[in-house]
Amino acid sequence: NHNHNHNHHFRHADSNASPPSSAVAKISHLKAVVLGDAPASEEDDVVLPSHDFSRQALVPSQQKYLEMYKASIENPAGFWSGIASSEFYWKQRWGDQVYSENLDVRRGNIKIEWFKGGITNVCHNCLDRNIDAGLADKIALYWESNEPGFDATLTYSQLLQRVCQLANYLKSVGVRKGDAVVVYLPMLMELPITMLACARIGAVHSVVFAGFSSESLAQRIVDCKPKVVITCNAVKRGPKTVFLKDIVDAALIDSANKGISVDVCLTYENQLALKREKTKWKEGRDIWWEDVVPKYPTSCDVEWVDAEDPLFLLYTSGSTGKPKGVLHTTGGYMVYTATTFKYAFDYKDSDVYWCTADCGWITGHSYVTYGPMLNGATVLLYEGAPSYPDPGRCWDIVDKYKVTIFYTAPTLVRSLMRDGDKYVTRYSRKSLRVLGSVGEPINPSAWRWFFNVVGGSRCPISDTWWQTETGGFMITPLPGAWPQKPGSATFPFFGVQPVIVDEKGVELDGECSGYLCVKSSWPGAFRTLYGDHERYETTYFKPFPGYYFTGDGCSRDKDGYHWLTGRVDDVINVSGHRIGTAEVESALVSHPQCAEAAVVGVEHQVKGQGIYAFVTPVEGISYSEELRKSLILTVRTQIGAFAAPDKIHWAPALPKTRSGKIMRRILRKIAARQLDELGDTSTLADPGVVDQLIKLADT
Ligand code: 6R9
Repeated sequence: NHNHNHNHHFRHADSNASPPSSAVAKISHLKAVVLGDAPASEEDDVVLPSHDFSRQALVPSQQKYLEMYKASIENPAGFWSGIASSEFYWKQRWGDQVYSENLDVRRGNIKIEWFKGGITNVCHNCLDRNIDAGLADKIALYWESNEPGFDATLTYSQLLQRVCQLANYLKSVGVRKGDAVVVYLPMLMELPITMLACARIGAVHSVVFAGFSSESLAQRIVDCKPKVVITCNAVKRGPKTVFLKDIVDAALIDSANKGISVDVCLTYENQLALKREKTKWKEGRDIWWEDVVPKYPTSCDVEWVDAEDPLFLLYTSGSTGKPKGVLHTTGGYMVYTATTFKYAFDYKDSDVYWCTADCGWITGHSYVTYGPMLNGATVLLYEGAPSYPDPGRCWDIVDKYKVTIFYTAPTLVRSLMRDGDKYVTRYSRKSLRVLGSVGEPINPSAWRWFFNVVGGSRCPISDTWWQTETGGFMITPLPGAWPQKPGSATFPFFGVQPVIVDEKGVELDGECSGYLCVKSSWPGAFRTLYGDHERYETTYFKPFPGYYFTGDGCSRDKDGYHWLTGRVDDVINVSGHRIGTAEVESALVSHPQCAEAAVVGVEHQVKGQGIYAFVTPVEGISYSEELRKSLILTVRTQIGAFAAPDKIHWAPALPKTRSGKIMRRILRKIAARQLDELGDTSTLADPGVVDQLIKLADT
């Protein structure tokens, strides 16, 4: 099993090994099952695409993939400019250079530019261009409420009108090109509408996942200083009502105290969740969306921007406490998200596409809003909780809208798998054609369940590996082209050169395992961390000079398939949500009774990784159930419910080196109860601490 506990065997690359060679899969010796023939069993190493699927696929064979991949690597400028000019509208073409880059810190500042000098607009390409091409009356958005029975639709031309009204409103309150707009909305149609309206006028949206706490929201507001904050009064998630406006109110007080005051808080009245009379209100600052936006004209001129002008900021977790503002620009991101969407899901005009991710994460940016809309796709938005009112809801929705492409996270797959097949099989699901997975490695047993039970052994699974920073898919199967191995993200997308390096930064070839880096840029790459280019260089480009360092471990098997093995830094993936251990630690130590905290990730049956916190109370305070609860509450209120520790382990002291460094390696082993693998503890200042922690493990 390549997915877990693989041995690290390093082999060095010959210096002249050409990138496409490692992409050639030699699969003849493997035991295979053909898609649609029979269920994939434990013994099958690979699942081959059926002839029927391949025949209709955009990339119908490995040979075709290799041809295109080779072209993209040998001539990136030609490959990407061909796509950019034939599939998008540019007011003005880019200059002489399609791209310019420096990814090597030894040669000066890191710089990535694509299509510089090209003038375009992403909103125009999503809406106006598709409408001009005849999609005016095609459904752009289906919206399904948390409550079964409530839904809505917008065609491409209706969506454009809504976007223009909001764009005009934003202009009327002074939002100009380059201004930041913070968005704190749940999965309502108003969320993609807001993103597109910002893009239309050149404003930079920063969507904050509406599960973040007021403090996290305030931190982001203080960092990017928005002209306007857009939210709604409340939302239903499963049986619960979440009062989002209250959270925004608290965040705006908090940020005002830190010197950043926001003049306008545009609030959508989400009537299914809460009536406006019951919403707390600050006159002068707060404005009901429904009172103003519909009064504005339904057309709005596009603000033409440079390909390298910013499109959005999205904050993500790193290995230190302060979230990083990942900045994506216009042209490269547009070309890259659209192209990856099209190929990785084998997109057809007749598809109905559903991605369960929230627009508050990168997946929702690239593969709910931009990638699909640029392709003129019909996108389903689901407001609610996936298992509400019961674990069959997803398949109910699939049947109701005849969803053909279903893209989700392994954590949801595992939790639905636990609930049992009967919730799946009572629905037809025959519309499904392609499945997708993202957010963390998908374990082979969950892969097989997703493939066999959900997809009826008919649908290829695109296990897409990528990151907030990469903008779009980096390593992913192309359905129809690739024989699949359950649990492997397979091969690089066009134009992407993944390399696996050892701890010294030496590139490895053949069967190997190490740190995943990327050589050369791709159009969707992030360009900087907002306001902190130095941190951008230090975090991503200094660890292995000459490469972009992903923070992930990866192995490559003898057939050239890639197996992602999880983060190698202090970032954990909880239910596919990315969170830094340092962020959770700083929330814990802000508790007046917490002296010290160390947080590690631990394997979790459903969430992939769970959050495991070692906590030392301050002198004189003894650990209690009450303290445990209040520590968890502190994390929930400071970061958000998704970051709440699954386990608090009382630690009278933490294992530290003589220089005072916490030895997380030991804490990870204790958390995983791998007590015979603690390794050398002799360098600890006080080795007795370890025994003490083990004794307290199950209290
Ligand atoms: C898109 C997204 C990025 C981290 C990444 C990796 C993990 C994402 C994965 C995967 C294995 C996959 N990750 N997709 N690991 N297989 N298909 O999730 O972005 O929130 O920035 O997280 O997620 O560890 O480094 P983001």
